[in-house]
Amino acid sequence: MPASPPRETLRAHGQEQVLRFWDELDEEARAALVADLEAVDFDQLAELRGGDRSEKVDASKAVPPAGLVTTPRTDEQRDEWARARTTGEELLAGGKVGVVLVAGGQGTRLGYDAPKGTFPVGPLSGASLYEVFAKQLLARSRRAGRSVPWFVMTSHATHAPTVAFFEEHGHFGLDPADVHFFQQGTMPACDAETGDLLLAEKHRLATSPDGHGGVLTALERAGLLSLCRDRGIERLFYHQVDNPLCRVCDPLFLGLHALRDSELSTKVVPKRSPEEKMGVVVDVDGVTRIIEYSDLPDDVARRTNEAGELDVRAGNIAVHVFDVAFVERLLEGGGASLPFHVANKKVPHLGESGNPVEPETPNAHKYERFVFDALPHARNALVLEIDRRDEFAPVKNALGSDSPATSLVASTARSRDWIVAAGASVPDNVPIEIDPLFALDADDVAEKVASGTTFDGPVLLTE
Ligand code: UD2
Repeated sequence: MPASPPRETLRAHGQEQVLRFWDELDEEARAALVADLEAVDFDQLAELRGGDRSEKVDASKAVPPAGLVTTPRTDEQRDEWARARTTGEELLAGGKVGVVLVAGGQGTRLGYDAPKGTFPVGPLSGASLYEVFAKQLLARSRRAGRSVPWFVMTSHATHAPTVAFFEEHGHFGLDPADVHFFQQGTMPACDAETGDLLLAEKHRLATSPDGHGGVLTALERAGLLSLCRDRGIERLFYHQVDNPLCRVCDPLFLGLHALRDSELSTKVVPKRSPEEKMGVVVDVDGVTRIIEYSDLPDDVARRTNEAGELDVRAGNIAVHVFDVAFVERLLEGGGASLPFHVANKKVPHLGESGNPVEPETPNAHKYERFVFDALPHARNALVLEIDRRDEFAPVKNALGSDSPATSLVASTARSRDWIVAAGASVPDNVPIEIDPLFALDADDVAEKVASGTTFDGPVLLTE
């Protein structure tokens, strides 16, 4: 049957202009355009045209989160951390944990064409971000005595090259049956002034990924929440693709999350400066939430406490633990509980007569959900402050801060810390790399590298 566009809906929403090339399209192209249009929720879009639907909170009332947990200072706290580590390891050994990696972003700022997960970050091996995470999972699985399922979220742009990369690398030693790729949804881009849907081609809408907040609905759509339910997976360790120092499946974090009966936990580091581009975890009117850096007024970002520290400084490194039951509860309302944020972006598209337009200034609205908007809905939100030097050095920008260069330096510095803590020595200014299959933390290095060992050049510790 020939494809037929939803003309009534388009008319009702003033979007008939998307059919302006219809007569020129062949059957296949028409079918593609109809499929794109069928994926659009026009009522939702109409609502979004009314403006940003993200909840506006009074950021001037932001205070440090009440649930902030910092390095233990008392015996009681140290005892809790020890119990948490054991609990986390038990959760892993009991098959109660899955890992969610969000890797749908396009890495525009890095100026890298392939999926960011394929970017090399190993100081000596050149191992990719994906490899660094995969090997951590493999190491954790070996210790747990069972595999930990890995849910890798891709987008339209990153899916095929990501799957191909894993295949080329033999899934980095993981059982392919334990690696589940799933694609996030998309949202159409609209002209910022008129609200018109933009065309990328005569038969394709201009669309973009729906933000990492799309992960919740995407997990459900891909049947992965059912998989969790069937296999008794109760917690999801969530992280972003850009941070090679991320401690995947950190037993301490999993354990504290469980012991404190939290539904959604977040790792934070103290922000370095008011300008640092990190969202902050705060309490506003007693509710814990994350305010994105772009939404934090300058005067609030700069406020200091009596000790002279930034008042609002719990920087979100985007490492979370979600209870599966919490995700299911959020989705009961159709996933609509996470609002869309509107961003003004430059979106190339076809002009009135089919001429390609490459805008020099932002011309369009893109719509994204942020996963951390789930936080105010969570019971007992736990916020764990960790040491940046040990766990956070993202690759985001081509140059300057959070770039491949700064991440490499941080990675070597952490490896050096671990080796020095073991009582060994290593010359200054040499690259150092510790394969996750050799050691996952300083304690592992101390077990394997004898105190008094002297390394005299670049160090690559592997299995
Ligand atoms: C994110 C946080 C910021 C800060 C920082 C820490 C947001 C909106 N901001 O900033 O508060 O804490 O991280 O590192 O999250 N992604 C998808 N699909 C999408 C969009 C993004 O999978 O549609 C993934 C992307 O691949 C990456 C992660 O989400 O792994 C972060 O995305 P980003 O680069 O847009 O966020 P960023 O670095 O501005």
